[in-house]
Amino acid sequence: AKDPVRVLVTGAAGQIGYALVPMIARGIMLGPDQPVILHMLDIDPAAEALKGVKMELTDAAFPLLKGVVATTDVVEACKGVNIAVMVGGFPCKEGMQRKDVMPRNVSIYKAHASALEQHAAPNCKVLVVANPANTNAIILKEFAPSISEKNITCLTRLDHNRALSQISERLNVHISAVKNVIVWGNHSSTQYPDAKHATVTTNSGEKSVRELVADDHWLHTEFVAIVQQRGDDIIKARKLSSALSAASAACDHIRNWVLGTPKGTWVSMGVHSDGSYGVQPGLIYSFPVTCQKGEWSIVQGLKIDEYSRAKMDATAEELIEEKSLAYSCLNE
Ligand code: NAX
Repeated sequence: AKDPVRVLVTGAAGQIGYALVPMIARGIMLGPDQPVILHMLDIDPAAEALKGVKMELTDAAFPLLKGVVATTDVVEACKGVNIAVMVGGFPCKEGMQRKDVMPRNVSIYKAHASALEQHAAPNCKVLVVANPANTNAIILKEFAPSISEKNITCLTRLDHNRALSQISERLNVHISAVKNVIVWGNHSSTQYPDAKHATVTTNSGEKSVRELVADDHWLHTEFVAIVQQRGDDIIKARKLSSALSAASAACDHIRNWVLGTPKGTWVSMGVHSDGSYGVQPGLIYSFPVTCQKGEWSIVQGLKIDEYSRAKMDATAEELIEEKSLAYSCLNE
């Protein structure tokens, strides 16, 4: 039998955490033959709720779950973890702007970075979910210099999956037939969902989504807007933000990263920019990536038209601003 993998979930008593931990314990993240030990971190006000989650995990009698660490101590939480899913953060409440929560999240991600750097297992893979996800990941990278930049990523897979689902509805094909959409840039309303390179698998082979839709105007306007605003629509409907789809996307992200992407398929991940597609090096920017042997690489050579170029630049601009805002919080 395989040795258990230690998976940390921060903010585990929150709503994404509640949806995510049972998925991990069921093998959705790392596969049905991979035992796991769950490390769950939250803060003092949520300590009782966290205990409750631990009790439920025990009661669910998951065969793959070999242990649970539930704690409010960051060091204990990070000890020996192979995978860290960072969901904990200071929420953006109604009437607040992203920049209002920046100082709080900068200090949280600075502390979590140091704990991971000192106590995580070597080669620990990190996924930042909490918003502002891309910028929290930059702060984490800054304060955990010994963790390779290849190992620090942020979640844009939910946006990617939303884009797949919109194409599937529009073309009336099953979601599993659609692939290779791209979410470029920031996990925010400036993200650019791009279906110009996407394909649909049909009985007569692969067809281009762009040809099947035959309406660039729709791809440029409604499609982009629906994907960008989907999170808000869910809040309106549920009075709570996306949780089960976010948890599922986090599992997809880690599963593809660790176990690989299928041949001919790419996915979107927020990763360290090496300057590909003219994106400022050092930003954490969502790119199309393929994964093999536990490493992602940015898909190269896609043709970028003028429309896409402008959208990709605009979201990069926003990330540059967020980054400088985050660094200015550090100096306060
Ligand atoms: P909740 O407020 O339900 O849960 C957050 C949890 O984090 C709470 O239990 C809180 O006590 C805990 N927490 C706060 N500070 C902490 C700290 N310093 N250490 C450890 N835990 C801490 O939010 P939820 O709906 O679960 O969302 C979590 C985060 O995901 C938010 O930042 C949210 O904006 C972000 N999202 C990101 C998405 C993405 O695609 N990247 C999509 C979904 C979601 O909106």
